[in-house]
Amino acid sequence: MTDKPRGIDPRMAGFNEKVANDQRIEPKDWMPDAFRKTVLRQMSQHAHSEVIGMQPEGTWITRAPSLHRKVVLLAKVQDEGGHGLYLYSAAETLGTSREEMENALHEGRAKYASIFNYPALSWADAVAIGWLVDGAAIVNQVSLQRTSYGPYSRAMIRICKEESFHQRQGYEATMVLARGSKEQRAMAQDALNRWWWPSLMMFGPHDSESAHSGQSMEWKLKRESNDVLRQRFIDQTVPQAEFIGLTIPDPDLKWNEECGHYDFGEIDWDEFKQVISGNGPCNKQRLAHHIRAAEDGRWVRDAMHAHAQKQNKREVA
Ligand code: BYC
Repeated sequence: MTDKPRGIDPRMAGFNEKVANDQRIEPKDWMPDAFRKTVLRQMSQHAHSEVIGMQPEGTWITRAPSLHRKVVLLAKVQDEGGHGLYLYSAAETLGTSREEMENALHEGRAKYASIFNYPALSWADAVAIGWLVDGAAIVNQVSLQRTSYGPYSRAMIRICKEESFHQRQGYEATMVLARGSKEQRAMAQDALNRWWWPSLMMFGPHDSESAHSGQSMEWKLKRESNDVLRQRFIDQTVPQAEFIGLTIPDPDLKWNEECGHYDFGEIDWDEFKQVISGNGPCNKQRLAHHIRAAEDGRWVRDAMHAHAQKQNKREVA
């Protein structure tokens, strides 16, 4: 038993105790409003990222270089849609419907990962997304498997299993290009040049600039900081690039023997701010596509609701 400070709301004390004891907060447990709001913001942003993230790779499904690559990419993009669905369902346990979350996205009140506002210009980009973007995502998501909100943590465990296959397929396909013809090698290097820095931005601003990190770490919603996770991604990805003979586009990248990590150059935070404020290369296109797809599918959802209502009436009668 831990001592509960006098005067504190017993519900708050119970919540704090659970967090301190590494127990999960479950949907029916009492939680402070600020916690509910923060988890919902992060989970809905995460769900939107998974679904919007289908777009850059999705454009390459019809143009994959072989039937084998097409099947793998199709499965991978479908998985991302599935991740979005787990996450929307998990977020709905906080009392907000998927429709409300989608409206917030469409009205610019909710964000999605900055990385998906860059175009996939070549086949090498489509596979670099698997290698780098899923590679960055998994570093973050492995850590989130221990997040304090139960449904989020359980969704992460399942997602991480699939994400590791995504990263491997992207790395393997990049390796094939890097070991192929001169032109294929150049495509792989060009994709790395364009996707490297945006991948580092996925982890969010430096800890010193991160608005939510302090509180989220206290609640154990975030288990490791933006900078710690970014460094881990760099440390594991640089040797992968070296192994396949590609060069990381950072002249300041250097192994630091003393601290056992790579030192790296400054991220262009102005670019990051522009992208998350809606001014990246593809923001408008990505959102417009999502809104169009939601409108095109409205009749299916309406028909499903009408059918469900009819069934309910029959059961009641
Ligand atoms: N992009 O205080 P901070 C995938 C915002 S998809 C956009 O550090 P926090 C995949 C942040 O929202 C996987 N916005 O925030 C799918 C905040 O703005 P607001 C995606 C960003 O939440 C398809 C402000 O900057 N993964 O794997 O403590 C194909 C200050 O930041 C970003 C997730 O979503 C960004 N990168 O930490 C392939 C992971 N970074 O809300 C692959 C879940 C920051 O105050 N999310 N912002 O207006 C998280 O772990 C955390 O939310 C973050 C940010 C580390 C991203």
